[in-house]
Amino acid sequence: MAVARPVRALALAVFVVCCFFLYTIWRPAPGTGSSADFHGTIERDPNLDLTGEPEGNLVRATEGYAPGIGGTSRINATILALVRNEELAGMLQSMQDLERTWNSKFNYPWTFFNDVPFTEEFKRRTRAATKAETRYEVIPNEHWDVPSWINDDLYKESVKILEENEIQYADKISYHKMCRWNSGLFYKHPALENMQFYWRVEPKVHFFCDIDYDVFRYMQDHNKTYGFTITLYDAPKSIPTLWPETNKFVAQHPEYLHENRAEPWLTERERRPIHWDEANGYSTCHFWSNFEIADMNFWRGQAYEDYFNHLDRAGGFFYERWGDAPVHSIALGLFEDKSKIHWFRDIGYQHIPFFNCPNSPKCKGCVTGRFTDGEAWLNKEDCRPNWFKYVGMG
Ligand SMILES: Nc1nc2c(ncn2[C@@H]2O[C@H](COP(=O)(O)OP(=O)(O)O)[C@@H](O)[C@H]2O)c(=O)[nH]1
Ligand SMILES: *[C@@H]1O[C@H](CO)[C@@H](O)[C@H](O)[C@H]1NC(C)=O
Ligand SMILES: *[C@@H]1O[C@H](CO)[C@@H](O)[C@H](O)[C@H]1NC(C)=O
Repeated sequence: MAVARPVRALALAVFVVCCFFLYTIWRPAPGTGSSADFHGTIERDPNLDLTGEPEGNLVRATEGYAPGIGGTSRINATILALVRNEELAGMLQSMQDLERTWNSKFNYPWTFFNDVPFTEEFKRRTRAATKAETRYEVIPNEHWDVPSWINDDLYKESVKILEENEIQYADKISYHKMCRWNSGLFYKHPALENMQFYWRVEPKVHFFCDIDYDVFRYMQDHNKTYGFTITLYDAPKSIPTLWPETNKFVAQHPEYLHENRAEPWLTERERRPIHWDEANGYSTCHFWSNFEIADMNFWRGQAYEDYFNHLDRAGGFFYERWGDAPVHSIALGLFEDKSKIHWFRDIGYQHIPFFNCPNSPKCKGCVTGRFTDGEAWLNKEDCRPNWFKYVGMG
C-alpha cells in the first residue's frame, strides 16, 4: 500500500482546495446578510393604522374640474412621465390606475417626455386612456447629451469599477443621462415653463386607493414643496463621492442651509452603518423618486440650481451612478424646511418590488401594511423609520 498514501494525500489536498474554493464563492459578501449590515429594530408600520385623508382644507372634485376649459379650478400642474415608445403597455397600465383612482375626477394634463419622438401609436393609445389633455415632448439635445466636460476614457474606466462593485446599469449611458435629466433638467423644458407642480409617474406602477381631493391644491394650500410615498436605502457604491461633494458645496454656500432642515435624517449612521461608511457620511436614505409630487419652484430656486451645477461639474452622474433620488433627497434635506415635505401615506402605490399600502377602505388590490413584493429581507431597505424619527409623519 505504498502508493496509497500519496494518493490519499492528494485526494485530501484536492478536497481541501475545493472546500476553500466553494467557501470563497459562497461566503456572504461583506456587508450583506451579516447582522452588522442592519441594526434596525422591528418597528410597527404606521400603515397598519387606519389612514384617512390629510388634515386641513381639501378641494373636492365636485366643482370646476371638468375636462377642457370647464376645468377652472385646476392650477398650473401636470402629471409627467419620461417614457420610451417601447414602454407603451406599461404606461397605459399606470395611466389606467391613476385615472381610475384620481385623475378621472380632476383631469390634470399628462405631459410625456422622450429623447426621441413619440410614435403615432403611442400618442393615439395614451390619448384614448384619459379625458384630460395629453402633451408629447421631445427632450432638447442640450438637456440629454453627455456634457462636454465628461471625459470618455475616464467614463469607461469608471464603468469598470462600478461593474466590479455590481452597480446595476453602470454601462448604460442612457441610464446615466436619465438620472441627470431627472435631477436637474426636466423642469427646464420649455413645455413646463408655465407649470409649477408635477406628479411623476413611471410605466408599470400601480395605484390602489381612491383619492378624492386635488393633491396639487393640497400642496399649494398647505405650503408643501415635496410629497413622497416610499423611502429606501441606496446602493452606497453608486454614490461614494456624492456626500463629500455636497459637503464641499455647503462649505462654499452655508447660506443655503435651511434652519429647519432634516439633516439628521441624511446623516443617521446607526441603522445601516456600512452604508453610511461606504457613502462617506450619508445614510443613503432617499425618497424613492419614481413617485414624486412636487413644486418645481424649489428646483428652479438659486440653491438647487447652484447645487445641481456643482454636482454636474463634479461628474458623478457619469463617473459614478448618482441617481436623481439621492440628489433630490439631499437637496430637500439640507435646503428646505422639513415641514414642507409630506408623506402621502394615503396614496397606495407600488413600483416593483416595493409598496405603500395604507389601511383604508379606499384601497383595493394591495395588502395593508405590505412593504415588499418579495422576500422579507427586502424590509431592511425601508428607511421610513428614520424619517418618522427625525421629522415625523406629517
Ligand atoms: N424616453 C426614455 N425614457 C427612459 C430612458 N431611460 C429611462 N427612461 C424612463 O425612466 C424610467 C426608469 O428607467 P429604467 O431603466 O426602467 O430604470 P429602473 O426603473 O431604475 O429599473 C423607465 O421606466 C423609462 O420610462 C431613455 O433613455 N429614454
Ligand atoms: C398659470 O400660469 C400662467 C402663465 O404663467 C398664468 O398666467 C396663470 O395665471 C397661472 N394660473 C394659475 C391658476 O395660477
Ligand atoms: C402658507 O404660507 C403662507 C405665506 O407664508 C401663510 O400665510 C399661510 O398661513 C401658510 N399656510 C399654511 C397652511 O401653513
